Amino acid sequence: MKHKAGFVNIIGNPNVGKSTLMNAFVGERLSIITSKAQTTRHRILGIVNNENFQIIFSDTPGIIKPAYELQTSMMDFVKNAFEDADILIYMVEIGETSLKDEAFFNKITNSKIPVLLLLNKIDKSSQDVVEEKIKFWQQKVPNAEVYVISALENFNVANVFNRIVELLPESPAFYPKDQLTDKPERFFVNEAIREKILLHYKKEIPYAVEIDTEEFFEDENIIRIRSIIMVERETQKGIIIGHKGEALKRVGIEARKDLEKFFGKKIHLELYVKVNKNWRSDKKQLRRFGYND
Ligand SMILES: Nc1nc2c(ncn2[C@@H]2O[C@H](COP(=O)(O)OP(=O)(O)OP(=O)(O)O)[C@@H](O)[C@H]2O)c(=O)[nH]1
Ligand SMILES: [Mg+2]
Repeated sequence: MKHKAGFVNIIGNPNVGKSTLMNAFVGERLSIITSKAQTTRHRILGIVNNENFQIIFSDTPGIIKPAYELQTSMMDFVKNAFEDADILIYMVEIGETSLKDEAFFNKITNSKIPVLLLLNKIDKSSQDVVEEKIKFWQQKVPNAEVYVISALENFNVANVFNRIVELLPESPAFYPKDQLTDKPERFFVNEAIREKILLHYKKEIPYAVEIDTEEFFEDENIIRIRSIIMVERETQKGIIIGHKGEALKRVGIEARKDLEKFFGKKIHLELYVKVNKNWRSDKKQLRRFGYND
């Protein structure tokens, strides 16, 4: 058997379950998952290797109309994902009827490469509705193969995986066979902290936050980490810290637990909060935080 390899890029509206699916494919919690839109801000690779193939999955930010520079960078990640894909996964969820950007939608319907349209969250729906939705999407995206799945309950994910292996082009591997992702350790620290902020703070707060891990020092028995939580305004700093520091403490404890699981080692995590005015709209700063390709 000839060796196969390729990029399988997952795109779709915010919150449809793209990250849940990538984690299910890879079998690791690489991408953070929350019920809030715009949880994912980067393009994150999850690589599945065996002797005969290498599948490079890309999780991407949900498609939106950008309102500030950070969101423009997020949509640049999506654009890039269109460009190097060997197979496109267009993920939709039960209940939605259109993509939030028509130009991206046209790229999908005019795609020369295979498109798998995955109708996700069918665990929340009835068989009648699912059958009707399959027809709807098949008509709307005639060039796609439609599959129904539940990324959360791992329903039909293995079948889609097998189809991907069939469709993969013949190619040597792009990455070393023991590599799982393209992101460094600090990235996963930042994301674990940001996930807790998405979970515990309301409204604009999570969207005004960026994490910068200044120190990641691995000892034999422990990893010592110091991270800065950046916010855009002084008032947001107070909210993040909370009464007697309780809110920030909770973020630290929960993130530490996740990171201990992720790295398989004891973690010491120190968190600081800093105001960094308008970082979301500042191209230079965004570049420093990894929002470029
Ligand atoms: N019921 C149900 N919920 C799901 C399923 N897949 C994902 N979810 C939930 O949907 C929410 C969003 O999941 P994510 O994987 O973060 O979605 P995403 O598309 O990556 O979202 P963004 O990164 O914000 O674009 C989370 O609360 C998931 O638990 C599913 O198959 N069934
Ligand atoms: Mg996501």
